[in-house]
Amino acid sequence: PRTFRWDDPLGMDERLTGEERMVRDAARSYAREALLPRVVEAFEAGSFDSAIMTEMGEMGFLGAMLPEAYGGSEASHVAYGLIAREIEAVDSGYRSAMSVQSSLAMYPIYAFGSDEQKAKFLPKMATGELIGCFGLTEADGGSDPASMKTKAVAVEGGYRLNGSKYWITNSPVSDLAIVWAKLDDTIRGFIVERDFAGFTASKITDKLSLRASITGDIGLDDVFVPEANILPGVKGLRGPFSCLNKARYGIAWGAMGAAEFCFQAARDYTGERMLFGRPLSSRQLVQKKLADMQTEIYLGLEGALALGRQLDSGAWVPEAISMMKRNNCGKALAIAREARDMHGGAGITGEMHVMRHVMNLETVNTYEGAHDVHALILGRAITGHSAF
Ligand code: TGC
Ligand code: FAD
Repeated sequence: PRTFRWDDPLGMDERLTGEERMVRDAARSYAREALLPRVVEAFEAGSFDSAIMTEMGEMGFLGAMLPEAYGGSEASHVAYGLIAREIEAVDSGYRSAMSVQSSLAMYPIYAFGSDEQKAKFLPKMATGELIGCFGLTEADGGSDPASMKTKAVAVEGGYRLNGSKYWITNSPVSDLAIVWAKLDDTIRGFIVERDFAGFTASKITDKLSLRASITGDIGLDDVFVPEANILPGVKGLRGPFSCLNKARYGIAWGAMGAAEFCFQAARDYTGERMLFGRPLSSRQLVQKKLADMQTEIYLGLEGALALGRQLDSGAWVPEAISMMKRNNCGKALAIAREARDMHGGAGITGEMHVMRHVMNLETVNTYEGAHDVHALILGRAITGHSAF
């Protein structure tokens, strides 16, 4: 039998392709060498360095699954997930920036945009030269996007948009926003460019989570959007939900990356911490906690891998995405909290990173469909009754 590896107990590494391992290793080096050294200060200052977008572009992490003609590399869903895992091991906010650009801004243009829109925006978004955001949520209730109030009205040559969006990752630094609005009561997607008159985006400053990621609102005051900027290929909530399928899947991997970091930190810390004359890790209580963490992380990653293989083969269902997003975010949050406890007082410092992961994962458990909302999606599929 092969040797047991505490950081790969089920031997996932062997089941990745050579290309997937290469992408994973590149993402790991970039995350550890370029992101980790700057995250503590960025989190404390509450600042997002936009240069990260061009760096990720250079690494090929933006829109990686898209065809080469649009700046992608036709990476598999599994490779995309592996990138998310490595980036989020450093900070959920950096993974947010990457997944919003790839899954929520580039993907809708690719899947539902015209050839002109794809040619105009995607290659520059793949390099990070253009930053995009995704405006679905409104202040009055994010879990129920069907109730959105933002409206589009057809006018000569295009549309007039009025309304506002709230909690929008990257909006203050975005060059374009994918805005979902009701046109004659049907939800449609619009590419709203930063310089369109009446478009505003300001930063939300009172955040105790995802502080290294920039979040803002979007104001739309009679914004004229030309006909060329409506996404022609989709009508209804299927549009934004198709993008969310991709992003939620990536989060299932990413959250486990954050959990893995916390598990490894707890293992290292308790290995070195001498109490009552012995390392803390020699105690039964501590070992049980580490075993529970390890079990949940590597089962969660197996689930994410199985789902990625299904997405790659085309045989997948959205409910499985809800299951893995919900499970992995909820478990990651619990693991990060446990790791924080095992570090004692040191666990609350920036230097140890675990408290930052706890604070970030509170958001990750809520956005892209809150934990309980995904339970209701599964509940509806199990029972046939909608309990929203
Ligand atoms: P429902 O009746 O269930 O569906 C309406 C229409 O949408 C279709 N649909 C889907 N299509 C593709 N994939 C999916 N996963 C889909 N789910 C639903 C469905 O077939 C139907 O189509 P049609 O043609 O029949 O009209 O809609 P509902 O209004 O009952 O929705 C219920 C609910 C709660 C499931 C849904 O609204 C929901 O998922 N709420 C959560 C909202 C959410 O996830 N927001 C995320 C905002 S973006 C974000 O958080 C980004 S953070 C990013 C970062 O920083 O990383
Ligand atoms: P609510 O919908 O008000 O939910 C509050 C609570 O009620 C939750 O616990 C929820 O589980 C529960 N709940 C809701 N409905 C039910 C029900 N029927 N039965 C029982 N319980 C229920 N959105 C975007 O569009 N784009 C972005 O880029 C984006 N980035 C974000 C970044 C950050 C940092 C944050 C915090 C949010 C972001 N969001 C974004 C918004 C995010 O998707 C929403 O916060 C999320 O969907 C939840 O909506 P809400 O905050 O309005 O909570």
